[in-house]
Amino acid sequence: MTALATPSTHTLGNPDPRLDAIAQKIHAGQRLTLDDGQALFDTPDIYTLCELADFVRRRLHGENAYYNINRHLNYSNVCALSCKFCEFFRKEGQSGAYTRDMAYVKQQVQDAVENGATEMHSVGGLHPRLPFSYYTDLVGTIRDTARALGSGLHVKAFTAVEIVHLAKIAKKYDVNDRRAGIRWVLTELKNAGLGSLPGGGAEVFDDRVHDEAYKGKIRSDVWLDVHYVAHELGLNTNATILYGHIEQRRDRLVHMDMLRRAQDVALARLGYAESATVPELQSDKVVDSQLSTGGHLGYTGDEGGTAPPITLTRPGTLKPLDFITHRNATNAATPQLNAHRSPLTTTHGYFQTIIPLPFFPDGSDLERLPGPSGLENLRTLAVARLMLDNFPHAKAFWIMQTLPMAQLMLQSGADDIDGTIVWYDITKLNHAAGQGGAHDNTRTHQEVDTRTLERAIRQAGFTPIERDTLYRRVIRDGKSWRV
Ligand code: V47
Repeated sequence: MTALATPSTHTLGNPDPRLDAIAQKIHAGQRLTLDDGQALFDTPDIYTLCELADFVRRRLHGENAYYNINRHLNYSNVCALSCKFCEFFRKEGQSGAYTRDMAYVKQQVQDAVENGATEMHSVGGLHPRLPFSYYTDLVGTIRDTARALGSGLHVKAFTAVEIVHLAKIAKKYDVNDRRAGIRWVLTELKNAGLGSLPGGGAEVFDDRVHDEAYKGKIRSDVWLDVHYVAHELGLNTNATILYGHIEQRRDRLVHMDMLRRAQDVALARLGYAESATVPELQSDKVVDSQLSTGGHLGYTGDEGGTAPPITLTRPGTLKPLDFITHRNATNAATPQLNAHRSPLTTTHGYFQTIIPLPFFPDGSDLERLPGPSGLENLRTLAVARLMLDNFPHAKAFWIMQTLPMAQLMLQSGADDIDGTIVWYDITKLNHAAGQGGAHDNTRTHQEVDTRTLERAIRQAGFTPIERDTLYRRVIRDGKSWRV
């Protein structure tokens, strides 16, 4: 069972002196150890924890807080797996099972474009019988329908779990060379119009938890492989962590450490160098062995590892997007970093944001569990912001956190609350049912308008910035938009 002890003492004005040394490291932009993370999780002094996360968040983003205009499109809820935490999946023929056809997809794209969306986020179950061509059609239909309407709608689609499933369907998956199959699938999808990968399917990178709650799903090494190949191909990706079920806080910390190691590798590939405060342009100095190991195999905790730690939280360090812009501006003849990348996409290939997802027990096989408390949600977000020093963004996904909670999170490490969403089938909260929201299995229409998102951000004391999927500022002119 999870150790989710709620601190019994009120600590406002009673700071925990054990956090002093950790605070010094954070101010200096140094990487925290797993034990530092444990101390942050276990302290009763949640105020200092949130303050430290807010310090880092402000160093990276100042007063800015991001949202986007997006739409979720779950193409099918039919799934070969039966993960215990999941209330979304249905078996083929079961009541409530659905698979969308391209006419439906086109309609969704038209509605999305009409409403000014810049992103379509599309994921689904592992359908046992859809052919590979369904998925390239899906991506192509989204891109082409939007293009015909004059929109550059970004297609963010398929978790790492789906990508591996597609490699198997296409008969390209070889366990002895799994990256080859993954690369084949991602290249096909990218050619069809895929722009980035969402962060789902990671759950918690721990084999015990995996075997108990989502056996049959890919393990951490394969999930990280998919993101490694996506980065290699120049696609940006996100990462999630699903917490508050049967994992321990330590498992969350290990998960975060594995992610930041994977990000070290991605940033090294982009040309970041460990020693420079403002990173130098050293793309030619990336050591091959760093890239080929992926940095996560043979996980050894804080000691060891294959790529040098690269933190973005030291004063003056450029965030990846600024770094790339700077690099491209100052080095017109940027060398081709990797043979698999096309010149058009050499600018990207890293993790953008960490998205902590609180477990919703209702309707799942783990319904007996209470789910995380509000304080645990704050803690996990704040710890994630502090541990993941090389992730530019931390997202409080409002639809799962609720808007009031997302506001607190903006003051505790988050810089992004996601978007207008419209339809969300994976967890069903009735936001009209009160401050916290209540579970409602029939509600999948969960839309907010941009005024509501902007107001929530302003009320939390920040400046709302509309971003696109790649965190570029969106500029609107009537019905059209550009970045
Ligand atoms: O992978 C499923 C989670 C994820 C439950 O990349 C549950 O921008 C809580 O990944 N309780 C899908 N969580 C959602 C996701 C996501 C969402 C928003 C933005 C982005 C992004 C990614 O939802 C799954 C799983 O971890 N999930 N069931 C549940 N009962």
